[in-house]
Parts: sequence; structure tokens; C-alpha cells
Amino acid sequence: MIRTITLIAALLCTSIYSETAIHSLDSSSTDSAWTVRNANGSIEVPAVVPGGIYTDLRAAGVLTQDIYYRFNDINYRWVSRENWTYSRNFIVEEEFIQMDQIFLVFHGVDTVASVYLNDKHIGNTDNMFVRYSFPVKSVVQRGENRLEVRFESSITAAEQQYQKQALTYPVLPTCVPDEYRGECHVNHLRKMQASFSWDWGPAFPSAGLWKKVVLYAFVSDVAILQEVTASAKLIDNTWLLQIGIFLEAGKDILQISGKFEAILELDVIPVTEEAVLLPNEPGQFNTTLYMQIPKDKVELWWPNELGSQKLYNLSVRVKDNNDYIYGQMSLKIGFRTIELVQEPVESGEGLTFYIKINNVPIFSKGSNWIPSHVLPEKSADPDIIYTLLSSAKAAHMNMLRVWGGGMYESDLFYQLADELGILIWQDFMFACSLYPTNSEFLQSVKKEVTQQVRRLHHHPSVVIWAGNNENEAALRDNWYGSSSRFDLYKADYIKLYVDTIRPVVLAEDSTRPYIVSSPTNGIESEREGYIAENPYSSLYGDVHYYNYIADAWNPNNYPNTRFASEYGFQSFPSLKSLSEVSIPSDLIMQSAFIDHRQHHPGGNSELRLEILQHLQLRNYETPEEEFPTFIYFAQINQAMSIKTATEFYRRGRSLLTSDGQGVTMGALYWQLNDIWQGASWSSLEFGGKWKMLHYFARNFFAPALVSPSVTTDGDLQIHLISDYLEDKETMLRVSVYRWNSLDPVHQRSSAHTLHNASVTKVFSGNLQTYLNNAGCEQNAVKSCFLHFSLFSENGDNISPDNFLFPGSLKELTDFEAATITIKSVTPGREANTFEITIETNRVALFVWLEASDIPGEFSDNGFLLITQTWKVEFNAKEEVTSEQLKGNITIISLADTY
Ligand code: BMA
Repeated sequence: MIRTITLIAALLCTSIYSETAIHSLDSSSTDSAWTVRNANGSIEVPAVVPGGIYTDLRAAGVLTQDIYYRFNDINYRWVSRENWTYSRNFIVEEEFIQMDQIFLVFHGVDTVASVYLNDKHIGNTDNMFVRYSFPVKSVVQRGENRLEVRFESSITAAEQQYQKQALTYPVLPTCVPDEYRGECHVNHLRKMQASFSWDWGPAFPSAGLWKKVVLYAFVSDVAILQEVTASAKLIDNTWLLQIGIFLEAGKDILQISGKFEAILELDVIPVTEEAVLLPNEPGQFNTTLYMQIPKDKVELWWPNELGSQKLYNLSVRVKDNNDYIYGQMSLKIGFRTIELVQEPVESGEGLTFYIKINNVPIFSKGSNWIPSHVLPEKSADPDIIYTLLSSAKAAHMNMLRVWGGGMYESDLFYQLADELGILIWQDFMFACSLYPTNSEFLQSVKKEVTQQVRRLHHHPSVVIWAGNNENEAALRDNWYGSSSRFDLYKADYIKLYVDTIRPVVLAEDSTRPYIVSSPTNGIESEREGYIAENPYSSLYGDVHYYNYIADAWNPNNYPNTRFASEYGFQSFPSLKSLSEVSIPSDLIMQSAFIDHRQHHPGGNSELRLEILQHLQLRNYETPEEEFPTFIYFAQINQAMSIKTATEFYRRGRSLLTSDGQGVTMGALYWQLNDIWQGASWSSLEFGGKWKMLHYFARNFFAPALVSPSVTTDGDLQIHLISDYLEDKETMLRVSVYRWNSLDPVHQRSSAHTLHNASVTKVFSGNLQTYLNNAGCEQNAVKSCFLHFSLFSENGDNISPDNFLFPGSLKELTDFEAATITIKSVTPGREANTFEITIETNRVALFVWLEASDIPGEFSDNGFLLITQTWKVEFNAKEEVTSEQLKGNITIISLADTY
């Protein structure tokens, strides 16, 4: 064995150990630079690694505008039809060459590429979710080396795969709808499925090295430490921490011996194992350490609002027999148990479907996550990820579903989810498609799933693995014309999600549940052969529900379900966001631009019809005049619809109908964030600005909520919803107002116990009678509305106030524009926070404050104003003075638009 002290000075990012050397080939290593060129050499520009072709061409000025500007998704599509070659030179010193094994490791290649080192073909890539390792000892040379990664256009590659497959039978769908302005056959590639377009996003089928590239060298009896996994199981009074250590060496290395050590930052004894490891497959070595930790030494990890998110450092070190440390990794881990409970529902049909953490049933509140940018290299921007995840937490969310058409997110994403207490439902990256099952595809998927499960394994936030998005439903309901070959496609479905992915997940991770699809009936789908008769059954599993025709403000139009994992309505982002990528004449509903940004077939007409059900869109003289109101109305409609649905699902927690429906334990609306500036279902705009829906979410997801509703029989019902784990004594105040007065016509208070982790009905009675008794006349539904507050024993608000409008907002009596002014803006207690006092002369509805030039959030927005003065806070993201803020705020309320 050769033991050299490696000193590869400027070349090496890290070269700590005598037995290994690491040479980064990212752009940060400056011995040479990356360049990228197209096939005929007409374009050659500097490149950045990690990065991607669109970013490089933009930086070089080949693309002269922001890629999201106007129609650039189409104008710049040529980029994705080219075959690009990324290349660089690098210098390798003698000491490095002397090592026994040398590997070139690509942590993320997007997507179909051939890799050449010194003009020798060293391997191919075809899965952007896989880390590739190529042995290059025989190819790498002292002095200058040349690395080339030759990408094939992913559009062409997908088409070719499709054609090849279609010789036996086509894998459907043959393309996305025209309205997506997208590309076809992405299902044949292991690439972010939404990169070929989606119903909320553009096609930018990128190419590039989107994660780091590293050259590793090491001696023959050691290996690269690739992954460390950790999961804790509670057995009686002891946590059994299972630590997996995964190493990689050359295929010809028959054994490695060493000492494997794990240290937890608690005063428990470190575990050390001396072992000789044999490969479990050529070049792959692993071992497992077990640590026992008495239960009382550990503080539990809890989801947001149910406790703290205590994390502990776990360090793992790998040494050779001479105690040289040649690999080490540190993880932050948490101690919690997780169960997906699918048990018979008491005195009803079907099974429950909910998460239990630390033995506590959790009502999952949250949303669905899509990639924060269409370019993978931009999707992990720390500021944006932090902004989006902390906005989720601010809205009382405790779960996000990382949806299967995007990406396995960055390490930072999951780390923040751990810290913020946001449970992650992790789909595997398959969505809205059938998929090939040839052996290369399945092999690649196996590798992808193995690597991703190992990478995400130690995160306490990750609680569910799910095979795919909507593919069980797609097959059952013949979305893509597969029904004539149902058995064939069903067999493929089972081959992929049940026979390939599931065993890998279960072997790698015995602590978390795997469900095959979403929506699914869970165990019941499995019993029915994986494609249930009705994957949308309200008696089992989760449900996705979309209905753009029924009155979305009427709770009686939503299905009872065990778990609502998707439901949503579209809106447009703010004028500010749209203006950033358009010219003024684009900003009308009738423009080619607005049509272009609407990918959901019929979306803009649907949106108009939804709005017209509830709000009075008057005849504007010009489309320019209508546009801001349309956006405002679309956001009101979205906020009110999702509020209605979410409160319905939350009230369903303690409901069990005579036919066994109810016991709802999840409400994840579609969708949290945006990929660009366009029509979508999101509550956060591209960049993180809150739409009205996100402000509403902060209210409707609050741990304690007073929730009024009207039954189909016209009864007013008032429910108290609590996610708290202990009972609380409360005082409920119901007020009735006329639209024309800031003084209530009626007010009544009553004491109630807010029962822990449940929903209590505290009132039920005819609404019309209630209003009449309150002093509202015959047409009460037009002239009056109800307002609800819930106070704790000491008189503090314990729940956000809530409201109920008994009649249509299009036909209100005495509903006139209020004059709302800003009385003062004063600095708040913390830097860049401000207290804004506003004044009104009348009741005002959906009061919307806009500080369009100053990024930040208000403490409330889109609210019902029933007092003469009202205070809201503003949390600015930039330094700003009170005067600047005051000068920038505009205020609008519903009656202004009538
Ligand atoms: C569901 C999701 C997404 C889609 C959304 C809105 O189908 O899984 O595929 O964007 O609805 O249509």
C-alpha cells in the first residue's frame, strides 16, 4: 500500500488525509475554467459548474433577456434543442496520480450525456437524480487533463426513447396539452418532469452539471464515504439509533477494513466497530452501527406548534487500521416516532389515514411544494428556500408534500424543514404519466431511489414516501387513453412502483411508510391490486379534489375525505410580479401574454366564471382598467375558496357520518409556491410575495379556530377547532353587523371548553331566524353579516377572528365604499418592522394593503375591517423608513370596485 502525503496545493479543496485526496472540478477551482459550446461550435461561452446552460448563456449575453421575460420560454427553446458540450482542463500532480484508485464523481448531471476524459469515453448519464461515479485511474494523467461532458438535447433524447419504446407499445401520454406550450415525452427521461412544462410552469428543458463535480483519489484499502443514514426507533425505554455507513471503492477492491465510529453529542458512549467489509455489490460497502440511548436523555422532535424541534449532532468517522481518519460526516438528527395509521373507522366503513408522531395523532396542515425555479441550479437558492419555508411555518403549516413532478430538494431544504418542524411527505419523482419499465430504466430508478432514500434518511421531517403523483388515478380513469391496454399498463405500474421502488425503500428505511401513489386508497388500493376501483374513495387514503364549476364558497360542495392532499383554485400574481416580466400593453386579461402564462386549459374563462359567481365585475371601459380588479378578485376568490375548503376539512376531524365518512386528518392545498410569474394555484408568488390566500392561510390554519358554516338546510353551525394538546376554557363572541355601521346590531358571548385535538360544535340553529332575532330585517342576508371572536380566560384573542356572509356579495344593501386612510406608520420593536394604523369611516371588506415597491409581509391582509381604527404590522425585507413605507402603501377594499 502506498502512503503518500498528498499536497496538491491550489488544486485541492480539501486534502486533509494522507490516504485520500479530493480535487474539486467546480468553477471554484481556478486552475482552469469551464466552457460550454454548441454542436457546430458557433457558440462557445464561459460556463459555471454547478450550473446550467440557460444560466451560462444568459451570463454570456447570448440570451439578452431574463429567461422568464414575456415569451422567452418559446424564444429560447432553441437552447434545449442543441447538443451542448461542457469542458474544462485541469492539472493533476504526481502525488495524486500515485494513488491506487481515482474516481470522477458527478453529483448531478442534467441529464443525457457522455463523459470523456482525455478523449476517452468513461461513461454515460441519463438520470439527473443520480450521483455518478466513474473509475478513471487508467485515464487520468499527470499534468493537464481534459474533461468533456457531451449533452444530448433532452427533447431529442426523450423523443428517441419514445420512438424506440413505441415499436412495442407507446408509453403514454404522447404529449402534454397544447396550452402547456411544452415538450413531449419527458416521462421517458429521469429528469424533472415539470422542466418540459406543466399547467403552472414553462418548458425550459435545461442541460448542465447542476451539482458539484469531484475527483477523488485514495489508496487501495480505503473507500469514499458517500452516505450516512440514521434513524431512531423507540423500543420500550430506549432509543435504538441505527446508523448506516455507505462507502464506495473500485469494483476490483475485494474488501476494506477499518474502524467505524459514531459520536452523538449526548453523553452516551460513542460506538466503534472494527470490521472487515466485503462488497455487497462490486465496489459498494456498507456497515451498520447501533447506539442505545436511554429515553430520558433525549428531548423529542415535534412538528411545528406541537413542541420544539430539538436536533442533535451525530458525527461519523471512518478510520483505517492505523487510525487515519479518511472519511467523516456530521448530521443533525431528531428523535421522534412516526406511524401512518390505517385502521378501521369506529362504527363506520373504511380505514383512517393519518400520521402519528410520538404517538400523537397529527392533523396535517399545509400545502404542496413545487420546484422554486425551473432551472435546477437555481432551485436551491438558500434565501428563497428560507423565505418560502418560513412563510409556510408562519401560516401554521406542519406539512408540505414535495410533489412528484419536481425534484428531490436540496439538503438545505430538508434541514430547514427539520428546524422549522415541517413534516415532509416525499413523492418519488413520477407524475401524471405512465412510465417505461425496460430494464435500463428500472435499474436507473433503483439507483435513484437508493441514493435519495439514503440522502434524506436522517431527516426527522421526512415522514412518508409516496411512489408517484396521480398515476393510479390516471390509469383507473383512462386519462391518457390507456384503457384498451389496461392490463399491460397496470402490469408496468406494478413493476415500477410495487416491484422496483417499494422493496428498495423498505430495505433502506424500515422506519417510514411507503404508499404507492397519491391519491390512493392506501391499504385498500393494495388489496384491490394497486389500481383501486375508485382511488378517490372518501373512505380510504388521500384525495385530490378539483372542481371549478361548483360554488367553491359553499362548504357543502366539498367531499368528506380521510385526508385532502390536494385541492386548489387559481389566481394571478400581483401586478408587480407580472410587470417584472412584461410590457405595459401585456397587462390586460385579453393579451397574448396573459394567455401565454395560463397553461391550464380554459383557465382564464374558468377563473372569470368563478369570480362572477361571487363578485360583481362591472363593465369597465377599457381592459386596462379591469385588469387590476381582475387580479384582486381572482385572489379574493382563491382565498375564500381555499378558506372554505380548508375549514371544511378541519371541521371534518371529529365528523363521522352514518355512512362512515369523515375523520379527516389532513388538508394540504395545492400549491404553496410558484415556478414563474403566471396564473397558478399558489399562495406564494415567484420570489415569495404573499398572495391573499397566504394571509388567509395564516388564519384558517391557526391552532385554535372558530369556524362558522351554513348547512344545506340553512342552519348556522359554529365549530371550535383545536390542534392544541390540552383543553382550554374560552369565551366565544358572536356579533351581527349591518354593512352600513361599525356598531354591531347584536352581540352575544358564551363560555365553551376548547377540547384538545378535536372539533366541537357549539351552536346550531336556523341562520335566518338567528339574524332576525339579532335585529336584522327580512332581507337580512343582504344587509347583515356575522363576526366571530374567541377569547381565552384572560381575555386575549385565542383564535383569529372569523366571519360569515349569509348572502351573495353581489347583492348587498348599504354596501358602500369606505374611506380608509393611513393614520400613522411608526417603527416597530424590531428592525425593519413597522406599525401601521389605519382609519375607516365604514365597514370594509377584503381590505388589501399593497407596498408594491417594498418587499415584506403585513401581519394581516385582505381582512374585514369593522373598527374605526385598526393596526397592522409590516415586516420589511429591506431597509426602509416609516415615511418611505407610508408613501408606498395603497389600500383598496371590495366596495371601491363596485
Ligand atoms: C394536480 C397536481 C398537479 C397539477 C394540479 C393542478 O393534478 O398533481 O399535477 O398542477 O393538480 O392542476
